[in-house]
Amino acid sequence: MIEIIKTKPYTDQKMGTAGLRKKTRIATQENYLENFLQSIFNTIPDLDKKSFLIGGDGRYYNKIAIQKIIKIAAANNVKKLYVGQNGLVSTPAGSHIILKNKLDGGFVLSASHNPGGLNGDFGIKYATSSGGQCQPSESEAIYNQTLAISEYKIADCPDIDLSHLTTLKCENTEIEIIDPYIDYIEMMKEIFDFPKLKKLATSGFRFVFDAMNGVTGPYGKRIFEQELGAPQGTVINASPLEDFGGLHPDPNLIYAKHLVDLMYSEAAPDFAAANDGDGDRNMILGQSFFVSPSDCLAILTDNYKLIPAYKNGIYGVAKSAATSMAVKRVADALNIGFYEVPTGWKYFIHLMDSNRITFCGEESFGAGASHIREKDGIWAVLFWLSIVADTRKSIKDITLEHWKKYGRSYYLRNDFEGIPQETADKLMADLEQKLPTLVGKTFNGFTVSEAEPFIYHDPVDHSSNKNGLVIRFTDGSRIVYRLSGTGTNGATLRTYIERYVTDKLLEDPEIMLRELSAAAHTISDVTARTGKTEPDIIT
Ligand code: G16
Repeated sequence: MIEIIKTKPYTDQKMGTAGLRKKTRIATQENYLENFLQSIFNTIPDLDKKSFLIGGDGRYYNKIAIQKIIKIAAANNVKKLYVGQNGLVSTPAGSHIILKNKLDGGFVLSASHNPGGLNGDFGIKYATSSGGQCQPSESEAIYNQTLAISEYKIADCPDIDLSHLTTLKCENTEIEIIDPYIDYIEMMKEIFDFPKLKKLATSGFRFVFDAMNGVTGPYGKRIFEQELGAPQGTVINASPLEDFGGLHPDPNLIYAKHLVDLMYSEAAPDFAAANDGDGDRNMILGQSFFVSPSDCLAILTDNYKLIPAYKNGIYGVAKSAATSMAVKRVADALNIGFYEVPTGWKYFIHLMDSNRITFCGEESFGAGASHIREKDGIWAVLFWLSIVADTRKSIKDITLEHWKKYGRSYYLRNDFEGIPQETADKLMADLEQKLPTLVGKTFNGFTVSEAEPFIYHDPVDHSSNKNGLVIRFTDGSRIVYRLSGTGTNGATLRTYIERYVTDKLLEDPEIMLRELSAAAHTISDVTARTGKTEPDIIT
C-alpha cells in the first residue's frame, strides 16, 4: 500500500559543498528527510527504470533514514535499490558501486567529518549516475522542489533486515543487500601492487590506520590486516559507531590529536594515517612529521610512475582554488594539464570524464583519482605505502626531498566559526568590493599583485561559478577567503594562507606565516566585524 502524506516545505534544504548537512535535531524533524527525498525523486523522470545505491557511514539516524528512503523510493516506483549490508558504504566505495553497476545515483548518509549522535550532525550526499555528487544546476532544481513540496509518497512495507546479503521486494521495487567492501577491494588491487605492499606490511614496517570509528574500519581491517598481512591491531578505532565513540571523525591535527601525539612520541611507528567518518578524507603522518594535504597531492602526483595503474602516464591534475600551488609546480615539471576549480569534489567530475585530469585534491584533507568520482581516503594511504615500499624512505625524507626539488608552500587555514550568516555575507561582500583598491598596497612586507574573486568556467558544460576571493602577492604568496559550505552552526569564514620559499624548508608554518596571517586578518577586518581576535581553528 502506498500512502500519500501531506507536508509543508522547509526552507533550509539547500545543499552545501557536499550534499545536505544539518544538526541531527534538525534533520530528524517531522517529514524533514521525507521532504528532501521526495524532492529529489520529483526531479528524476522514469523512476521505474532507475536504480540507486543506499548506504552510509553508520552514524546515528542512518538506520532509521535508510528504512525511510527504501519506502519512499518504493512508493515512487523506483526499479531497484542496492543497499550496503548493515547500512554501511563508504563514500568512495559508493561511487565505485554506482559506476560499476551503472546505477542512476545513490544516497550516502553522512555528515562526513562532522561529529555524530543526537547532538551531532546528519547529512545526505546525493550522487548521480556520474558516480559523484550532483552538479549545482541539479541541486538548484531539487532546492526549488523542497520549497514547493506539499506531499510525499511512502510505501507501507515492513522494515528490511539489512544484515543478510539477500534480495527482497517492497511494492515493485527490488532491494538487494550488497557487500559494500568486495568490489572496492578488488579495485584497489587493480590500481596498486598488492604483493609489493604485502612485503612491506610484513617486513617489520610499523604503521597505524585510524578509522576514527567511522566506516573505513571494516575496509581497513580487510585491506591492511587481511589482504596485506599487517599485524592485527594495525587498524584502530575500527568499529563504525553511531557517535564515533565520542570522536570528532575529522582526520586533522586537532581532532586526531591522539594519533598525532603517538607519532610525535618515542613509541611512534614508521607511518600513520587516518580517515574521516565516510572514508573520503585522509591524513598522513610520519615520525614527528605531518604531510599537509596540499603537499600530499603534489607528492602523489610527482610519484605517479610508482603505481601500476598510472605507470604508462597520467592526464593532468586539478586542485581547488584554496589548495596551495604546490601541485602546479609538479604539473609544470611533468608537462601535464593543470586546473583550478571551486571547493567541492563535484567540480572535478567533468575534468575526469573528459580525460583532462587523472589526479585531484583539496586542502581539506582530500586526494583522489579518476578511478571514482569522489575523494578516496584509503587510496591515498595505499599510494603513500607504495611510495615507501618502493623508496624505503621515511615520510619526512620523501617530503623533504620533494621540497628540495620544488620549494615549499607553507600553508595554513584559519577558520572563524559560528559567525552569524548575515555578518559573514556582509564581510565577504564588502571585501569583494574592496579588492581592486588593494592592488599595489603592501601589508607586513607583502605587496598585493592581484586581487579578484575566483570564478570558474567549466570547460565541459560551460557553466560559471564564483567561489571565494583570491589575493596574490608579488612573491607568489596568496590569501584566499571563502565561506564554508559544510558547517551546521552559523557561518564559518575560512582564510587560507600560503607562502612559497625555496630555502628554510623545515620551519614551523605558524612562524613562517605569522606576518601573512596578520595581513589576512587586517584585510578582512574580521575582528571588528565578528569580535574574534583569533581563529577558532588553525589547520
Ligand atoms: C566536503 C567536500 C570537499 C570540500 C570540503 C570542505 O568534504 O566534498 O570538496 O573541500 O567539504 O568544504 P567547505 O570548505 O565548504 O566546508 P567532505 O569530506 O566534508 O564531504
